[in-house]
Amino acid sequence: MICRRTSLILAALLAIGFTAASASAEEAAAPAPGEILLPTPAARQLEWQEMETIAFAHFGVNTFSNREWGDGKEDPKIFNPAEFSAVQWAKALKAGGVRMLILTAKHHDGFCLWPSAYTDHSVKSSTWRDGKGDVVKDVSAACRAEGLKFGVYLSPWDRHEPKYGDSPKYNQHFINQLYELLQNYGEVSEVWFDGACGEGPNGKRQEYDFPSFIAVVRKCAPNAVIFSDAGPDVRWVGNEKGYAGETCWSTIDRAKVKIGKADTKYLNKGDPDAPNWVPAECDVSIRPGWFYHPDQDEKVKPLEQLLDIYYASVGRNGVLLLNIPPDTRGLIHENDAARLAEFHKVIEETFRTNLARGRSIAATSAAEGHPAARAVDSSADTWWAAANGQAEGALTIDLGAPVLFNVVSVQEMITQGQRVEAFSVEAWDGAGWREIGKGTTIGHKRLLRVGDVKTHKVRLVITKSRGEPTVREFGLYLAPALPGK
Ligand code: FUL
Repeated sequence: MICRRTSLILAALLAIGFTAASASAEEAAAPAPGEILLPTPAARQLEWQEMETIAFAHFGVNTFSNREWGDGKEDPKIFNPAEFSAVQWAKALKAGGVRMLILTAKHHDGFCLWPSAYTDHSVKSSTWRDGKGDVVKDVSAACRAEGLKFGVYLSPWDRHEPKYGDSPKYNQHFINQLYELLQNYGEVSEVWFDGACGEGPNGKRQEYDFPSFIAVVRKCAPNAVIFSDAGPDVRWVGNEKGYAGETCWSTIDRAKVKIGKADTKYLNKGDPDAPNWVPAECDVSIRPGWFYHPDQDEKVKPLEQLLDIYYASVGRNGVLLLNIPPDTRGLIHENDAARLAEFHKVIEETFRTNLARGRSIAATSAAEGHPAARAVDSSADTWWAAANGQAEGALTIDLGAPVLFNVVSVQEMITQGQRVEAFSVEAWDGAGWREIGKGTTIGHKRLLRVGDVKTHKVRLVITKSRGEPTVREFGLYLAPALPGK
């Protein structure tokens, strides 16, 4: 096992006169077999990462005022989605391959989609269902019925609430609302804290008490992941385009990230030397705006663009958070639903069959219990690992006969930490190995679009790794040609 602690101890031993040849010193410094010293994910983070594609629904008074940011002075009566159907949302999202929906229970305008006991600025003052409706209740129930997880966006910035800016009082108000959301609507699997922090109506600046907010979530929903620029569980990817960095580490130093004023490049790339496992969530809207605007009905992102986003988010060790904003009827618009279904169909067709599965495979070395075949078996719980002390290695797959593919997928076993720093993929062209793709980080999943390749032998070469490399799954896939291409 190569690890940072071992090398630090060795360096210290050398500095005080031991030599590397001193076997007993080296043995004493080595961690127990299988010991993992890199940061590793918690169970809730692993579950979140496996979801791969999740959705946002921005919905509220802005849907009716046709704005992106309300100022908090909206008349709650404008909220009236006459045909509201959470079941229609959940079914459209499920058909789109989405695994969780995060609802804007409260956006910056302060209007609450549930009848909060702490304000009248909510559905209870709206015309919708004579003030008796509860969007959070209906959406959480519809998600559960369709087998989707449910999450809440509760904006700390509140442009309506008079207590905002009066820090301790508003923090208590926010905590009260968090309790309402976490205690009354069944399981909540993600809590989304936006970093925006404007001035309060009284001109005072609000200091958010994030440690207390986090403690409340941990207490009420211990399995929920908490999102903010700085995590603690999931971080912002640093842009709203859905793109993770070409290099994307799941680790950052949370102490270096200022919520609301984060260094976006740092978040996009992550930090291999950092102590905290906080993987990237890639948020983007299917339309230009986060909220529904009728003049954007024809501006739903084309299929090709959604696929590019998928390869740059899920395909670069992130989770894709795709916003599908319900319209003024209270429905997911036909154009959005159709595009989402089209997108899912292509992803499903592409990744249905791993052409490398079960094929003959050889490794340059293997740790005991982790032979090469584990990288192409049908189990998500097994993996190949290079032998102790090897920071590089290669896997060669013999496909038996020429096989056509255009996507390569590599996954590390992230329960062992994220290790790989550089790799390439090569195809045998009859006379020698030809590079068809390369990358830096892998993490949970790295997808490379390599163009059409037909070969009977493929090689994954890991040239740099922070410890023995692991491969949970190696995949070769054939993405279908897109309609009209
Ligand atoms: C931002 C907000 O200001 C936008 O309105 C939107 O909610 C986006 C997801 O986060 O920070």
